Amino acid sequence: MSQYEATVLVPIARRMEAIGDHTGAPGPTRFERRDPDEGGGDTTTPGSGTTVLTETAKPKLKRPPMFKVILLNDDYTPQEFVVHVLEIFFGMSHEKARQVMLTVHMSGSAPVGIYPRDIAETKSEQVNEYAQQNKYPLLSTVEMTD
Ligand code: TYC
Repeated sequence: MSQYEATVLVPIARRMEAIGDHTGAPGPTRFERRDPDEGGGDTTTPGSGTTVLTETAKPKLKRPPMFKVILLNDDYTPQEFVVHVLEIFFGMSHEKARQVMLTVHMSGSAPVGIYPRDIAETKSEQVNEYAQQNKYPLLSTVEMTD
């Protein structure tokens, strides 16, 4: 090891940290140092004086943004059909489904579930298709959470 280890290595490592890995991908961050007395030579061949440091980066995992499935009231879909939809697509107990159905009935709309975007959209489409197949105008929509 040369006498430059402390003075050369630390600034380069800091600069690499500042540049960062913005992909969000977990995995090791690779820091390389070329010996100051090496000139502009090869940095990868073993034995060339190159020091490769690896440091395990903290995985930067963000929680996915969440989306609400909103159920809309209408004047024609039977209450029991709405209760059934809430049970089968949103896993609610009969009592819970009845409460939520009444909230939608009274207020015009209400959130019935919160999921990552793809799941919210799929559930909403499934509910709308199921209602259509049964000749009811029941509709749901998807909204981003605040
Ligand atoms: N308003 C409907 C009725 O009285 C019941 C209903 C409730 C419909 C909730 C849709 O999302 C809904 N038959």
